[in-house]
Amino acid sequence: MTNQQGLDYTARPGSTVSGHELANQISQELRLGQEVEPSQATSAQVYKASAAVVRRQMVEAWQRGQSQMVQGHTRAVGYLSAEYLLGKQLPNALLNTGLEAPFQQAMQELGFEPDDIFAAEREPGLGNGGLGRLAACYIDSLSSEGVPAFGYGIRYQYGIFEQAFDQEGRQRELADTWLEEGEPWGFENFGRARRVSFGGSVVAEGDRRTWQPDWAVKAVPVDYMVPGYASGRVNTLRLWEAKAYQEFDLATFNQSDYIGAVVPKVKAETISKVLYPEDSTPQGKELRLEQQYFFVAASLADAIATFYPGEREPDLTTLPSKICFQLNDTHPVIGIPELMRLLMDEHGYGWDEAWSITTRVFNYTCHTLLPEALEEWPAQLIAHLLPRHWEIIQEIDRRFVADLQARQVSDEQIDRMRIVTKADQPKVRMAYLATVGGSYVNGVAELHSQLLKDVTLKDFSALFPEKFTNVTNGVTPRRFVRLANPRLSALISEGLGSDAWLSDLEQLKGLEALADDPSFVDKFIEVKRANKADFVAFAQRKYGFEIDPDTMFDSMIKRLHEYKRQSLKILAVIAQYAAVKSGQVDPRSLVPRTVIFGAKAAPGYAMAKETIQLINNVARVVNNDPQVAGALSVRFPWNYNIELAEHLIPATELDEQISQAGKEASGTGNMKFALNGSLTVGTLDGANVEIRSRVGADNFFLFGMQVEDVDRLYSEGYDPRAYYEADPRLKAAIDMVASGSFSEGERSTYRNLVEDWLSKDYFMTLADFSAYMDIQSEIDEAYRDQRGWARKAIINVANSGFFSSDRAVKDYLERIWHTGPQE
Ligand code: B1H
Repeated sequence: MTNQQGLDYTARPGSTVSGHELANQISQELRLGQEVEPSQATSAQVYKASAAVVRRQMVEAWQRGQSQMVQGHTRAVGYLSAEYLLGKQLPNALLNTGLEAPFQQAMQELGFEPDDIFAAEREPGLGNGGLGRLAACYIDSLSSEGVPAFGYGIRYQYGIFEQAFDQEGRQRELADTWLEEGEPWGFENFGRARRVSFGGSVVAEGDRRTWQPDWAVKAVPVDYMVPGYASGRVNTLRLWEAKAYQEFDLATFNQSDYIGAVVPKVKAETISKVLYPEDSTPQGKELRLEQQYFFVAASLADAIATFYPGEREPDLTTLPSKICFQLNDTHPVIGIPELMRLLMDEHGYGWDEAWSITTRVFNYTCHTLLPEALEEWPAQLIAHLLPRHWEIIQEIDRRFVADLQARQVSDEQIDRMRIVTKADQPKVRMAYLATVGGSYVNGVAELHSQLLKDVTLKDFSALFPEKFTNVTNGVTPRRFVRLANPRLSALISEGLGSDAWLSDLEQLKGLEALADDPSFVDKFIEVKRANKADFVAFAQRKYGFEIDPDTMFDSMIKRLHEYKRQSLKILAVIAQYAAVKSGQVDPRSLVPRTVIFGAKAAPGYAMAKETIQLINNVARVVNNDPQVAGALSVRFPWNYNIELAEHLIPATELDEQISQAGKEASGTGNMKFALNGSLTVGTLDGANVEIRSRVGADNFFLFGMQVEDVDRLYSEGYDPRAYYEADPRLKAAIDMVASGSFSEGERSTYRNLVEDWLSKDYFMTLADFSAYMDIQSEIDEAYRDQRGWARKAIINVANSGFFSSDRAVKDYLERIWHTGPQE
């Protein structure tokens, strides 16, 4: 049996193993690997044994894929990303390798509940949010499409912090100790370790310049298998771990300086110690630049060693036919001068040849529109840490400026476009370096790519229009529909007559006709009802929440950031509450809602943390007020992560995508919700625009200002206080916050927030408030017609097939990578 790419379905690794055989292998692994009798084993032990067995099932396909890649003629893809937000591995590996049913049988035979086994896995949270999850979706789709590919990144010892809330509702951050009991998926591949150097100086030897670094660390790859869904292909996710060459200094130790003896080890290991918890705003810290260079340098050297094995003088002019590298945002952009250095200093190529190779292998994806989020490194820092790279960057800049001059570009425009800014303390603009040093630049949704061309990278797109393209983001339907929502998946397969939609998501279109089939609508309603009941049980178990399943589940889950406007949502909740308290609204007239938030704030982001505190305290007050009981409740499960997303998204009925127009590059939660049958209330921002145009205006709750309105209001001079004065609902809500209703009478608790709303409100929350309140009544009315709502939700599912990461990866293959499945 073959699919469209001519790949062999029956080549699913492991698909020939029976449940009984799998049970035997797991028992064997428990006995020999962990020295425990299966009947005595804990869930954690069974999990570990299962992972080892499943991993072994994939080895053959993995090795086959590797050698086909090295010997074949298909250009591979190297995805360079500082983040991979993977989520749990076991259920995904079982699904993709066709071992789901055998595993169920095996667990039955051994007397374990699969869900208990899955629960024992700690999710690797090696990413902050959308950008890291996107990388995880793309490596899944690359394998599923049969494309030879590597994911390259960092194996942080501590991933995204674990979030807790204190008594006052404030966020507390705890270390994510995901590795404390080991982890069964990664294979430490010591044989492929690389030396990565830092510091020192550059010396001239004849006409050659060589870098003499003064310290180095050992980069050890930890390899994760990435099995494609039903493709038979298993790619590699290679995450680098930093180790010291000198683990321990015996001479120092012998002088009784026991701490001093391990200083080099600590310094080296710090590089891969912890993920920076920023999101959409970079941290200009030296350690972060060390992390970036560390993983990129190791990855480029690794790729060359992979494709030119054992060759002392490889012909690297063929590199662009072997592999291309995708720069996931600016974080890996130091790879451009690094490849130039490798080619010139280590392999003897001249500038022009090296530049020709480099610009053909790199491409850059930009994920932001916030100017403050574009990374700029102080030249001084680069010069200090990577002196040779600093020289190369200056030379790239010098040649680029000369090229602009030759094109008669004005001096003023040249200054705007320089890679190295002209200032006393110059900076290196990494987005510009990526644009100049690669072939293509893409944004992550139509609107975003357009704004990149019109605003952020305008000068570049005017001069080099052929470089600019769009690839709208996508999400993997395996994890986010099939695994997260098995009930809906079964219904879809029943409706479409097969499960082929899982590797060809546009087939969901076939459900559209069923939106008018009363029995299908009934089943769809039943699926949502059952998913809500599951979430209620999960939230009770995990958080101790008592959620009424007969309320509308209204969710807003994403990083906490001012531009995303969690403030708008909480102000609307407060306004509704205030209206009930003042007797203006009869709570029985409202559609009962459970408003659910999930959000982490960057630890140093004061305004975001104050918003978290406010949401928690609004929840405390509202949930304990009998006057609104049954009509309104607010829940804020802490530590939002992939697991929580997988439980909440299938149960959600209304999802909130309410960022200020022109600020959210794409969003991917919006896609996951639409695919799981929620309706969106949203602005015309990011991928919302494309979702709405696909599902139809009738099936999307649009509100608020558009990009042009925002621009106009800024230029006219925005006065948030005028909006506060004009809408009594808004005034009541803000007054309630300011007067201490959510801080036990203390008026200073939310002072920063209140002051910001009334005087700055950079993201125009107040200006969009009235429109947002007004659409709530429309939403309530639509929800009262449960069958009508379900119909709209089905139409959302049916028209969201475009948002598969398989489609996104195919767009990259066609528009940017110019390659395809392994031949
Ligand atoms: C996105 C980031 C990001 N954009 C800096 N930018 C980071 C920037 O650690 N840092 O310094 C981390 C993350 N993340 C998100 O990418 C966008 O905000 C979303 O709109 C988009 O959907 C997602 C994937 O493209």
